Amino acid sequence: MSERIVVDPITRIEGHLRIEAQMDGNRIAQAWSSGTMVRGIEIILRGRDPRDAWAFARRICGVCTLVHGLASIRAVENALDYPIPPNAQLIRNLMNAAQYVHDHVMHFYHLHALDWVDVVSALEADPKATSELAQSLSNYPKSSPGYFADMKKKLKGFVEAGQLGIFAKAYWGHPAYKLPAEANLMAVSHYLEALTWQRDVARLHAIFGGKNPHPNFVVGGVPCPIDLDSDSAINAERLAQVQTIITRMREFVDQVYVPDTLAIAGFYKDWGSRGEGLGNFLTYGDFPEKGMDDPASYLIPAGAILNRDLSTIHEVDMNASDEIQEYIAHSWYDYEDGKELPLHPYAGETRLNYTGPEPPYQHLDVEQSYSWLKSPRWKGHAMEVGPLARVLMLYASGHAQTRELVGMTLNKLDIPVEALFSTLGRTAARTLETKIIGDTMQTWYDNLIANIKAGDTKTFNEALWEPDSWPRQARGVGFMEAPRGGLAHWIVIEDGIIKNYQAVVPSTWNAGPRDTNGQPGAYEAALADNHVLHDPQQPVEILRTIHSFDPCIACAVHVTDPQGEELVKVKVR
Ligand code: NFE
Ligand code: MG
Repeated sequence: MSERIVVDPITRIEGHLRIEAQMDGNRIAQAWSSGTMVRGIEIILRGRDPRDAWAFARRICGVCTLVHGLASIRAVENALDYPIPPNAQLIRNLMNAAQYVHDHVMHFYHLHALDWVDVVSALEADPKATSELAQSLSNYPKSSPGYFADMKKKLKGFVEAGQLGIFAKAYWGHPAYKLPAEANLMAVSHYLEALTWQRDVARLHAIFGGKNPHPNFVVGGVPCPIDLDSDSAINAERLAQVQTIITRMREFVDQVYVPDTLAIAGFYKDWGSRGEGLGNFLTYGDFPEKGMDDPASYLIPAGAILNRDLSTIHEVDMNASDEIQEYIAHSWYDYEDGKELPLHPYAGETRLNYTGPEPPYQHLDVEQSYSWLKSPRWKGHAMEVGPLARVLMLYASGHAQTRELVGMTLNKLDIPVEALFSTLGRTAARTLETKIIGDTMQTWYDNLIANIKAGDTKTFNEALWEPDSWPRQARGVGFMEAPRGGLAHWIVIEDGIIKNYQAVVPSTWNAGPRDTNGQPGAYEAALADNHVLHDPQQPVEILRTIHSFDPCIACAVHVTDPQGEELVKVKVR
Protein backbone atom coordinates (compact mmCIF):
# COMPACT_ATOMS: atom_id res chain seq x y z
CA MET A 1 0.00 0.00 0.00
CA SER A 2 1.40 3.36 -0.92
CA GLU A 3 -1.31 5.91 -0.51
CA ARG A 4 -1.19 9.63 0.13
CA ILE A 5 -3.08 10.67 3.27
CA VAL A 6 -4.50 14.17 3.42
CA VAL A 7 -5.35 15.96 6.66
CA ASP A 8 -7.04 19.23 5.79
CA PRO A 9 -7.80 21.25 7.74
CA ILE A 10 -5.61 20.39 10.70
CA THR A 11 -7.76 21.48 13.64
CA ARG A 12 -6.79 22.83 17.07
CA ILE A 13 -4.35 25.25 15.49
CA GLU A 14 -4.57 28.87 14.33
CA GLY A 15 -5.03 29.33 10.59
CA HIS A 16 -5.37 26.95 7.66
CA LEU A 17 -2.93 24.08 7.35
CA ARG A 18 -3.01 21.02 5.10
CA ILE A 19 -0.73 18.03 5.54
CA GLU A 20 -0.20 15.40 2.87
CA ALA A 21 1.67 12.27 3.90
CA GLN A 22 2.99 9.68 1.47
CA MET A 23 2.67 6.28 3.11
CA ASP A 24 4.98 3.33 2.82
CA GLY A 25 2.72 0.69 4.30
CA ASN A 26 1.73 2.13 7.68
CA ARG A 27 4.79 4.33 7.89
CA ILE A 28 5.01 7.93 6.73
CA ALA A 29 7.73 8.09 4.09
CA GLN A 30 7.46 11.76 3.14
CA ALA A 31 5.23 14.63 4.13
CA TRP A 32 4.28 18.04 2.74
CA SER A 33 3.04 21.02 4.69
CA SER A 34 0.86 23.59 2.96
CA GLY A 35 -0.48 26.91 4.23
CA THR A 36 -3.74 27.24 2.33
CA MET A 37 -4.60 30.82 3.18
CA VAL A 38 -2.94 33.97 1.94
CA ARG A 39 -2.71 37.35 3.57
CA GLY A 40 -0.78 40.43 2.66
CA ILE A 41 0.02 42.58 5.64
CA GLU A 42 3.50 43.25 4.32
CA ILE A 43 1.91 44.84 1.25
CA ILE A 44 -0.51 46.92 3.30
CA LEU A 45 2.36 48.39 5.30
CA ARG A 46 4.20 49.95 2.40
CA GLY A 47 3.86 53.71 2.22
CA ARG A 48 2.79 54.17 5.83
CA ASP A 49 4.25 56.05 8.77
CA PRO A 50 6.66 53.64 10.52
CA ARG A 51 5.31 54.77 13.89
CA ASP A 52 1.92 53.30 12.93
CA ALA A 53 3.22 49.99 11.58
CA TRP A 54 2.80 48.11 14.86
CA ALA A 55 -0.96 48.66 14.87
CA PHE A 56 -1.28 46.94 11.48
CA ALA A 57 1.41 44.33 12.06
CA ARG A 58 -0.08 43.07 15.30
CA ARG A 59 -3.18 42.07 13.28
CA ILE A 60 -1.06 39.42 11.63
CA CYS A 61 -2.32 37.19 14.41
CA GLY A 62 -4.90 37.05 17.16
CA VAL A 63 -3.17 34.27 19.07
CA CYS A 64 0.30 35.65 19.71
CA THR A 65 -1.57 38.91 20.05
CA LEU A 66 1.23 41.24 20.93
CA VAL A 67 4.36 39.84 19.39
CA HIS A 68 4.02 41.46 15.99
CA GLY A 69 3.38 44.82 17.65
CA LEU A 70 6.56 44.41 19.66
CA ALA A 71 8.65 43.17 16.71
CA SER A 72 7.41 46.13 14.70
CA ILE A 73 8.33 48.87 17.17
CA ARG A 74 11.67 47.20 17.70
CA ALA A 75 12.28 47.29 13.94
CA VAL A 76 11.62 51.03 13.84
CA GLU A 77 13.74 51.64 16.94
CA ASN A 78 16.55 49.59 15.47
CA ALA A 79 16.38 51.52 12.20
CA LEU A 80 16.40 54.91 13.93
CA ASP A 81 18.78 53.96 16.74
CA TYR A 82 16.05 54.98 19.13
CA PRO A 83 16.78 54.15 22.82
CA ILE A 84 13.93 53.36 25.21
CA PRO A 85 13.79 53.87 28.99
CA PRO A 86 14.66 50.92 31.30
CA ASN A 87 11.11 50.80 32.66
CA ALA A 88 9.75 50.36 29.14
CA GLN A 89 12.14 47.46 28.61
CA LEU A 90 10.96 45.79 31.81
CA ILE A 91 7.28 46.33 31.00
CA ARG A 92 7.77 44.90 27.50
CA ASN A 93 9.46 41.85 29.03
CA LEU A 94 6.57 41.41 31.44
CA MET A 95 4.02 41.71 28.63
CA ASN A 96 5.80 39.26 26.37
CA ALA A 97 6.40 36.85 29.24
CA ALA A 98 2.72 37.00 30.19
CA GLN A 99 1.94 36.17 26.57
CA TYR A 100 4.15 33.09 26.79
CA VAL A 101 2.66 31.77 29.99
CA HIS A 102 -0.88 32.37 28.77
CA ASP A 103 -0.27 31.02 25.29
CA HIS A 104 1.66 27.91 26.32
CA VAL A 105 -0.84 26.85 28.98
CA MET A 106 -3.70 27.36 26.52
CA HIS A 107 -1.84 25.40 23.88
CA PHE A 108 -1.10 22.51 26.22
CA TYR A 109 -4.62 22.07 27.57
CA HIS A 110 -6.83 23.31 24.78
CA LEU A 111 -4.93 22.52 21.60
CA HIS A 112 -2.50 19.70 22.34
CA ALA A 113 -3.74 17.69 25.35
CA LEU A 114 -6.55 16.02 23.47
CA ASP A 115 -3.96 14.28 21.29
CA TRP A 116 -2.87 12.42 24.43
CA VAL A 117 -5.88 12.56 26.75
CA ASP A 118 -9.04 10.57 26.01
CA VAL A 119 -11.96 12.67 27.24
CA VAL A 120 -14.51 9.88 26.98
CA SER A 121 -12.32 7.47 28.96
CA ALA A 122 -12.38 9.96 31.84
CA LEU A 123 -15.95 8.82 32.49
CA GLU A 124 -14.59 5.49 33.71
CA ALA A 125 -12.45 7.15 36.38
CA ASP A 126 -12.88 6.66 40.10
CA PRO A 127 -12.90 10.16 41.66
CA LYS A 128 -11.20 8.92 44.80
CA ALA A 129 -8.37 7.31 42.86
CA THR A 130 -8.12 10.45 40.73
CA SER A 131 -7.77 12.52 43.87
CA GLU A 132 -5.00 10.26 45.14
CA LEU A 133 -3.20 10.54 41.82
CA ALA A 134 -3.52 14.34 41.75
CA GLN A 135 -2.32 14.70 45.34
CA SER A 136 0.67 12.46 44.65
CA LEU A 137 1.76 14.82 41.86
CA SER A 138 1.15 18.29 43.24
CA ASN A 139 -0.18 20.43 46.05
CA TYR A 140 -2.77 22.12 43.82
CA PRO A 141 -5.69 22.63 46.20
CA LYS A 142 -8.46 21.54 43.81
CA SER A 143 -7.85 17.83 44.21
CA SER A 144 -10.42 16.32 46.55
CA PRO A 145 -12.53 13.27 45.65
CA GLY A 146 -15.57 15.56 45.74
CA TYR A 147 -14.00 17.95 43.24
CA PHE A 148 -13.25 15.16 40.77
CA ALA A 149 -16.71 13.62 41.32
CA ASP A 150 -18.23 17.00 40.34
CA MET A 151 -15.99 17.24 37.29
CA LYS A 152 -16.94 13.73 36.23
CA LYS A 153 -20.63 14.58 36.62
CA LYS A 154 -20.19 17.67 34.49
CA LEU A 155 -18.45 15.69 31.77
CA LYS A 156 -21.08 12.93 31.92
CA GLY A 157 -23.73 15.59 31.39
CA PHE A 158 -21.95 16.74 28.18
CA VAL A 159 -21.61 13.22 26.85
CA GLU A 160 -25.13 12.01 27.70
CA ALA A 161 -26.70 15.07 26.15
CA GLY A 162 -24.72 14.26 22.99
CA GLN A 163 -23.17 17.69 23.38
CA LEU A 164 -19.50 17.02 23.54
CA GLY A 165 -19.22 20.44 21.98
CA ILE A 166 -15.58 21.43 22.23
CA PHE A 167 -14.76 17.75 22.74
CA ALA A 168 -16.67 16.50 19.69
CA LYS A 169 -15.17 14.88 16.60
CA ALA A 170 -11.97 13.54 18.07
CA TYR A 171 -10.59 10.01 17.88
CA TRP A 172 -11.86 8.86 21.28
CA GLY A 173 -11.17 5.22 22.02
CA HIS A 174 -8.22 5.15 19.57
CA PRO A 175 -5.66 2.55 20.76
CA ALA A 176 -2.90 5.20 20.70
CA TYR A 177 -4.39 6.76 23.86
CA LYS A 178 -2.47 5.32 26.78
CA LEU A 179 -3.52 7.19 29.91
CA PRO A 180 -5.45 5.41 32.65
CA ALA A 181 -8.96 6.75 33.21
CA GLU A 182 -7.93 8.67 36.36
CA ALA A 183 -5.18 10.56 34.55
CA ASN A 184 -7.67 11.40 31.81
CA LEU A 185 -10.17 12.78 34.34
CA MET A 186 -7.46 14.83 36.03
CA ALA A 187 -6.29 16.30 32.73
CA VAL A 188 -9.83 17.09 31.54
CA SER A 189 -10.53 18.84 34.84
CA HIS A 190 -7.43 20.97 34.37
CA TYR A 191 -8.53 21.72 30.81
CA LEU A 192 -11.64 23.34 32.31
CA GLU A 193 -9.66 25.08 35.10
CA ALA A 194 -7.25 26.55 32.57
CA LEU A 195 -10.15 28.25 30.79
CA THR A 196 -11.01 30.24 33.91
CA TRP A 197 -7.38 30.88 34.79
CA GLN A 198 -6.50 32.33 31.39
CA ARG A 199 -9.33 34.84 31.56
CA ASP A 200 -7.90 36.30 34.75
CA VAL A 201 -4.24 36.38 33.81
CA ALA A 202 -4.90 38.06 30.46
CA ARG A 203 -5.54 41.21 32.50
CA LEU A 204 -1.84 41.94 32.73
CA HIS A 205 -1.93 43.09 29.11
CA ALA A 206 -4.91 45.31 29.81
CA ILE A 207 -3.09 46.96 32.71
CA PHE A 208 0.03 47.85 30.69
CA GLY A 209 -1.41 47.95 27.19
CA GLY A 210 -5.02 49.05 27.64
CA LYS A 211 -6.61 45.84 26.35
CA ASN A 212 -6.27 42.19 25.44
CA PRO A 213 -6.05 40.88 22.83
CA HIS A 214 -3.93 43.35 20.91
CA PRO A 215 -2.51 45.55 23.68
CA ASN A 216 -1.12 48.91 22.63
CA PHE A 217 2.52 49.74 21.98
CA VAL A 218 4.46 52.84 21.04
CA VAL A 219 7.75 53.41 19.29
CA GLY A 220 10.11 54.83 21.94
CA GLY A 221 8.68 53.12 25.01
CA VAL A 222 5.37 51.86 26.34
CA PRO A 223 2.09 53.79 26.17
CA CYS A 224 1.38 53.62 29.92
CA PRO A 225 2.60 56.41 32.19
CA ILE A 226 3.59 55.53 35.76
CA ASP A 227 2.11 57.83 38.40
CA LEU A 228 1.40 56.36 41.78
CA ASP A 229 -1.11 59.12 42.56
CA SER A 230 -3.14 59.00 39.38
CA ASP A 231 -6.23 56.95 38.57
CA SER A 232 -5.44 56.95 34.87
CA ALA A 233 -1.86 55.69 35.05
CA ILE A 234 0.05 52.71 36.38
CA ASN A 235 -0.49 53.36 40.09
CA ALA A 236 0.07 51.40 43.29
CA GLU A 237 -3.19 49.50 42.94
CA ARG A 238 -2.46 48.37 39.38
CA LEU A 239 1.06 47.35 40.30
CA ALA A 240 -0.39 45.24 43.11
CA GLN A 241 -2.75 43.63 40.58
CA VAL A 242 0.22 42.80 38.37
CA GLN A 243 1.92 41.09 41.32
CA THR A 244 -1.22 39.05 41.99
CA ILE A 245 -1.40 37.97 38.35
CA ILE A 246 2.27 36.94 38.26
CA THR A 247 1.72 34.87 41.40
CA ARG A 248 -1.38 33.21 39.91
CA MET A 249 0.48 32.44 36.73
CA ARG A 250 3.40 30.85 38.52
CA GLU A 251 1.18 28.84 40.84
CA PHE A 252 -0.73 27.33 37.94
CA VAL A 253 2.49 26.50 36.12
CA ASP A 254 4.09 24.92 39.20
CA GLN A 255 1.05 23.13 40.56
CA VAL A 256 -0.76 22.10 37.39
CA TYR A 257 1.06 22.53 34.06
CA VAL A 258 4.50 21.14 35.00
CA PRO A 259 3.18 18.13 36.98
CA ASP A 260 0.59 17.32 34.28
CA THR A 261 3.21 17.43 31.54
CA LEU A 262 5.47 15.06 33.42
CA ALA A 263 2.61 12.74 34.37
CA ILE A 264 1.24 12.52 30.83
CA ALA A 265 4.70 12.23 29.26
CA GLY A 266 5.39 9.21 31.47
CA PHE A 267 2.84 7.23 29.44
CA TYR A 268 4.20 8.32 26.08
CA LYS A 269 7.95 7.80 26.34
CA ASP A 270 7.99 6.21 22.90
CA TRP A 271 7.33 9.71 21.56
CA GLY A 272 10.84 10.58 22.74
CA SER A 273 12.24 8.75 19.72
CA ARG A 274 10.00 10.16 17.01
CA GLY A 275 9.29 13.49 15.38
CA GLU A 276 12.73 15.10 15.61
CA GLY A 277 12.98 16.40 12.10
CA LEU A 278 15.79 18.74 11.23
CA GLY A 279 18.11 18.66 14.23
CA ASN A 280 18.96 22.31 13.43
CA PHE A 281 17.76 24.98 15.83
CA LEU A 282 17.66 28.78 15.67
CA THR A 283 16.99 31.51 18.21
CA TYR A 284 17.15 35.29 17.80
CA GLY A 285 17.31 35.89 21.56
CA ASP A 286 15.05 38.02 23.74
CA PHE A 287 14.10 39.40 27.15
CA PRO A 288 16.91 41.93 27.53
CA GLU A 289 17.75 42.97 31.05
CA LYS A 290 19.26 46.16 29.59
CA GLY A 291 18.58 46.87 25.91
CA MET A 292 18.20 45.04 22.62
CA ASP A 293 21.68 46.27 21.71
CA ASP A 294 23.14 44.34 24.67
CA PRO A 295 22.70 40.65 23.75
CA ALA A 296 24.72 39.59 26.79
CA SER A 297 21.78 40.77 28.91
CA TYR A 298 19.17 38.60 27.15
CA LEU A 299 17.51 35.83 29.15
CA ILE A 300 17.29 33.73 25.98
CA PRO A 301 20.52 33.80 23.99
CA ALA A 302 20.68 34.11 20.23
CA GLY A 303 22.34 31.47 18.08
CA ALA A 304 22.16 28.47 15.83
CA ILE A 305 22.71 24.81 16.63
CA LEU A 306 23.42 22.48 13.71
CA ASN A 307 23.04 18.70 13.58
CA ARG A 308 22.17 18.42 17.28
CA ASP A 309 25.68 19.57 18.24
CA LEU A 310 25.12 21.36 21.54
CA SER A 311 28.83 22.04 21.97
CA THR A 312 28.86 24.79 19.33
CA ILE A 313 26.55 27.80 19.22
CA HIS A 314 26.92 29.60 15.89
CA GLU A 315 26.48 33.35 15.76
CA VAL A 316 23.56 34.69 13.80
CA ASP A 317 23.65 38.06 12.00
CA MET A 318 20.17 39.37 11.27
CA ASN A 319 21.54 41.97 8.84
CA ALA A 320 23.93 39.87 6.76
CA SER A 321 22.47 39.40 3.29
CA ASP A 322 23.70 35.79 3.07
CA GLU A 323 22.38 34.48 6.39
CA ILE A 324 18.60 34.69 6.77
CA GLN A 325 16.94 34.32 3.37
CA GLU A 326 13.55 33.26 2.07
CA TYR A 327 13.13 30.77 -0.77
CA ILE A 328 9.95 30.49 -2.83
CA ALA A 329 10.72 27.53 -5.12
CA HIS A 330 7.65 25.68 -3.77
CA SER A 331 5.59 28.68 -2.67
CA TRP A 332 2.83 30.48 -4.53
CA TYR A 333 5.00 33.57 -5.00
CA ASP A 334 7.30 35.03 -7.57
CA TYR A 335 10.40 37.17 -7.22
CA GLU A 336 11.38 39.69 -9.83
CA ASP A 337 14.40 37.54 -10.67
CA GLY A 338 12.51 34.24 -10.72
CA LYS A 339 11.83 31.46 -8.28
CA GLU A 340 15.25 29.90 -7.82
CA LEU A 341 17.29 32.29 -5.73
CA PRO A 342 16.41 33.38 -2.19
CA LEU A 343 16.17 36.97 -0.91
CA HIS A 344 17.22 38.56 2.35
CA PRO A 345 14.21 40.26 3.95
CA TYR A 346 15.57 43.81 3.41
CA ALA A 347 15.27 43.08 -0.29
CA GLY A 348 12.30 40.75 0.18
CA GLU A 349 9.31 40.72 -2.16
CA THR A 350 5.69 39.69 -1.65
CA ARG A 351 4.34 38.90 -5.15
CA LEU A 352 1.50 36.45 -5.09
CA ASN A 353 1.39 33.84 -7.84
CA TYR A 354 -1.11 31.05 -7.29
CA THR A 355 -0.42 28.18 -9.66
CA GLY A 356 -2.04 25.39 -7.67
CA PRO A 357 -4.99 23.24 -8.65
CA GLU A 358 -8.52 24.64 -8.74
CA PRO A 359 -10.49 23.49 -5.70
CA PRO A 360 -11.88 20.97 -5.07
CA TYR A 361 -8.74 18.93 -5.69
CA GLN A 362 -7.45 15.62 -4.44
CA HIS A 363 -3.75 16.33 -4.02
CA LEU A 364 -1.36 19.23 -4.25
CA ASP A 365 1.23 19.20 -6.98
CA VAL A 366 4.18 18.95 -4.65
CA GLU A 367 6.69 18.98 -7.50
CA GLN A 368 5.64 22.58 -8.14
CA SER A 369 4.48 25.25 -5.71
CA TYR A 370 2.22 24.00 -2.93
CA SER A 371 2.05 26.55 -0.11
CA TRP A 372 1.41 30.19 0.72
CA LEU A 373 4.33 30.00 3.12
CA LYS A 374 7.82 30.87 2.00
CA SER A 375 10.81 28.76 3.05
CA PRO A 376 13.14 30.71 5.34
CA ARG A 377 16.67 29.37 5.69
CA TRP A 378 19.74 30.30 7.71
CA LYS A 379 22.95 30.05 5.67
CA GLY A 380 21.01 27.62 3.51
CA HIS A 381 19.98 25.37 6.42
CA ALA A 382 16.38 24.58 7.27
CA MET A 383 16.01 25.40 10.97
CA GLU A 384 13.51 24.66 13.71
CA VAL A 385 12.51 27.58 15.91
CA GLY A 386 10.48 27.65 19.12
CA PRO A 387 10.50 26.28 22.66
CA LEU A 388 12.78 23.35 21.90
CA ALA A 389 15.29 25.61 20.15
CA ARG A 390 15.24 28.00 23.11
CA VAL A 391 15.58 25.33 25.77
CA LEU A 392 18.46 23.75 23.86
CA MET A 393 20.11 27.17 23.51
CA LEU A 394 19.71 27.87 27.23
CA TYR A 395 20.97 24.37 28.02
CA ALA A 396 23.94 24.63 25.68
CA SER A 397 24.90 28.02 27.09
CA GLY A 398 24.86 26.66 30.65
CA HIS A 399 21.77 28.40 32.05
CA ALA A 400 21.55 26.95 35.56
CA GLN A 401 17.78 26.70 35.98
CA THR A 402 17.41 25.12 32.54
CA ARG A 403 20.08 22.55 33.31
CA GLU A 404 18.31 21.70 36.53
CA LEU A 405 14.84 21.47 34.96
CA VAL A 406 16.00 19.43 32.00
CA GLY A 407 17.93 17.11 34.34
CA MET A 408 14.88 16.69 36.58
CA THR A 409 12.64 15.94 33.58
CA LEU A 410 14.95 13.34 32.04
CA ASN A 411 15.43 11.80 35.44
CA LYS A 412 11.75 11.60 36.29
CA LEU A 413 10.85 10.18 32.92
CA ASP A 414 13.93 7.99 32.85
CA ILE A 415 14.75 8.91 29.28
CA PRO A 416 18.10 9.81 27.66
CA VAL A 417 19.08 13.34 26.69
CA GLU A 418 18.60 12.44 22.98
CA ALA A 419 14.89 12.15 23.74
CA LEU A 420 14.80 15.96 23.77
CA PHE A 421 15.07 15.82 19.97
CA SER A 422 11.54 14.59 19.45
CA THR A 423 7.85 15.34 19.59
CA LEU A 424 7.89 14.61 23.33
CA GLY A 425 10.96 16.82 23.84
CA ARG A 426 9.32 19.70 21.99
CA THR A 427 6.21 19.54 24.14
CA ALA A 428 8.22 19.19 27.35
CA ALA A 429 10.46 22.11 26.33
CA ARG A 430 7.40 24.33 26.02
CA THR A 431 6.44 23.51 29.59
CA LEU A 432 9.94 24.04 30.94
CA GLU A 433 10.41 27.41 29.27
CA THR A 434 7.06 28.52 30.63
CA LYS A 435 8.39 27.89 34.11
CA ILE A 436 11.69 29.64 33.40
CA ILE A 437 10.06 32.72 31.87
CA GLY A 438 7.22 32.80 34.41
CA ASP A 439 9.70 32.72 37.28
CA THR A 440 11.80 35.49 35.74
CA MET A 441 8.71 37.71 35.56
CA GLN A 442 9.11 38.19 39.29
CA THR A 443 12.62 39.57 38.81
CA TRP A 444 11.50 42.05 36.14
CA TYR A 445 8.61 43.10 38.33
CA ASP A 446 10.89 43.61 41.34
CA ASN A 447 13.29 45.65 39.20
CA LEU A 448 10.43 47.81 37.96
CA ILE A 449 9.26 48.46 41.52
CA ALA A 450 12.84 49.28 42.59
CA ASN A 451 13.16 51.81 39.75
CA ILE A 452 9.88 53.47 40.70
CA LYS A 453 10.89 53.60 44.36
CA ALA A 454 14.14 55.24 43.33
CA GLY A 455 12.12 57.95 41.55
CA ASP A 456 12.41 56.76 37.94
CA THR A 457 8.93 56.68 36.43
CA LYS A 458 9.91 57.35 32.81
CA THR A 459 8.30 55.01 30.25
CA PHE A 460 8.65 56.94 26.99
CA ASN A 461 11.50 58.69 25.21
CA GLU A 462 10.21 61.49 22.98
CA ALA A 463 13.66 62.41 21.62
CA LEU A 464 13.28 60.88 18.15
CA TRP A 465 9.52 60.98 17.82
CA GLU A 466 9.34 63.54 14.99
CA PRO A 467 10.33 62.30 11.51
CA ASP A 468 12.40 65.45 10.85
CA SER A 469 14.89 64.07 13.38
CA TRP A 470 15.33 60.88 11.28
CA PRO A 471 17.87 60.18 8.54
CA ARG A 472 16.44 60.28 5.02
CA GLN A 473 17.10 56.59 4.62
CA ALA A 474 17.20 53.99 7.38
CA ARG A 475 16.68 50.31 7.79
CA GLY A 476 16.44 48.00 10.75
CA VAL A 477 15.35 44.69 12.13
CA GLY A 478 13.07 44.10 15.08
CA PHE A 479 13.51 40.63 16.44
CA MET A 480 12.18 38.74 19.38
CA GLU A 481 11.30 35.33 20.65
CA ALA A 482 7.56 34.86 20.20
CA PRO A 483 5.91 31.86 21.89
CA ARG A 484 6.25 29.79 18.68
CA GLY A 485 9.81 30.86 18.02
CA GLY A 486 12.10 33.51 16.62
CA LEU A 487 10.19 36.32 14.95
CA ALA A 488 11.66 39.26 13.05
CA HIS A 489 10.36 42.20 11.07
CA TRP A 490 12.67 44.00 8.65
CA ILE A 491 11.85 47.58 7.74
CA VAL A 492 13.24 49.96 5.14
CA ILE A 493 12.35 53.62 5.74
CA GLU A 494 12.74 56.37 3.18
CA ASP A 495 11.68 60.00 3.61
CA GLY A 496 9.77 59.14 6.75
CA ILE A 497 7.64 56.37 5.25
CA ILE A 498 7.91 52.61 4.87
CA LYS A 499 9.55 51.56 1.63
CA ASN A 500 9.68 47.84 2.34
CA TYR A 501 8.47 45.65 5.18
CA GLN A 502 9.05 41.94 5.55
CA ALA A 503 8.08 39.65 8.39
CA VAL A 504 9.66 36.24 8.78
CA VAL A 505 7.60 34.43 11.33
CA PRO A 506 8.14 31.38 13.57
CA SER A 507 5.50 29.22 11.91
CA THR A 508 6.99 30.10 8.51
CA TRP A 509 10.30 28.63 9.63
CA ASN A 510 8.62 25.50 10.97
CA ALA A 511 5.71 24.95 8.58
CA GLY A 512 7.28 26.16 5.34
CA PRO A 513 7.61 23.97 2.25
CA ARG A 514 10.70 22.55 0.57
CA ASP A 515 13.26 25.01 -0.81
CA THR A 516 15.09 25.20 -4.12
CA ASN A 517 17.44 22.46 -2.95
CA GLY A 518 14.57 20.16 -2.01
CA GLN A 519 15.22 20.47 1.72
CA PRO A 520 12.01 19.99 3.72
CA GLY A 521 10.80 22.36 6.42
CA ALA A 522 10.62 21.37 10.09
CA TYR A 523 7.09 19.91 10.06
CA GLU A 524 7.80 17.94 6.91
CA ALA A 525 11.03 16.52 8.30
CA ALA A 526 9.49 15.72 11.69
CA LEU A 527 6.63 13.72 10.15
CA ALA A 528 9.09 11.69 8.12
CA ASP A 529 10.83 10.63 11.36
CA ASN A 530 9.48 7.29 12.59
CA HIS A 531 5.71 7.73 12.34
CA VAL A 532 3.68 4.55 12.07
CA LEU A 533 -0.06 5.10 11.86
CA HIS A 534 -2.36 2.72 13.71
CA ASP A 535 -5.21 3.68 11.43
CA PRO A 536 -4.75 5.97 8.41
CA GLN A 537 -8.41 6.99 8.77
CA GLN A 538 -7.66 8.40 12.24
CA PRO A 539 -4.12 9.78 12.00
CA VAL A 540 -3.78 11.02 15.58
CA GLU A 541 -0.02 10.46 15.24
CA ILE A 542 0.18 13.24 12.64
CA LEU A 543 -1.70 15.58 14.97
CA ARG A 544 0.64 14.82 17.86
CA THR A 545 3.75 15.88 15.99
CA ILE A 546 2.21 18.83 14.17
CA HIS A 547 0.61 20.14 17.37
CA SER A 548 3.94 19.77 19.20
CA PHE A 549 5.03 22.79 17.12
CA ASP A 550 1.85 24.76 18.01
CA PRO A 551 1.15 25.93 14.44
CA CYS A 552 -0.07 29.39 13.66
CA ILE A 553 -0.64 29.72 9.96
CA ALA A 554 -2.19 33.19 10.20
CA CYS A 555 1.19 34.37 11.40
CA ALA A 556 3.04 32.33 8.85
CA VAL A 557 1.14 33.69 5.83
CA HIS A 558 1.09 37.13 6.86
CA VAL A 559 -5.93 41.11 2.36
CA THR A 560 -5.75 40.09 -1.18
CA ASP A 561 -7.54 37.21 -2.87
CA PRO A 562 -5.87 34.17 -4.48
CA GLN A 563 -5.56 36.04 -7.76
CA GLY A 564 -3.54 38.69 -5.98
CA GLU A 565 -6.12 41.39 -6.51
CA GLU A 566 -6.42 44.17 -4.01
CA LEU A 567 -9.43 43.91 -1.74
CA VAL A 568 -8.99 47.25 -0.06
CA LYS A 569 -7.39 50.48 -1.02
CA VAL A 570 -6.50 52.86 1.78
CA LYS A 571 -5.30 56.34 1.04
CA VAL A 572 -2.10 57.29 2.85
CA ARG A 573 -1.51 60.92 3.78
NI1 NFE B 1 0.02 33.60 15.33
FE1 NFE B 1 3.00 33.73 16.20
C1 NFE B 1 3.79 33.18 17.69
C2 NFE B 1 4.29 34.79 15.71
S1 NFE B 1 3.61 32.29 14.92
S2 NFE B 1 1.10 32.78 16.79
O1 NFE B 1 4.17 32.78 18.65
O2 NFE B 1 5.03 35.46 15.39
O3 NFE B 1 4.41 31.50 14.31
MG1 MG C 1 6.96 37.37 5.25
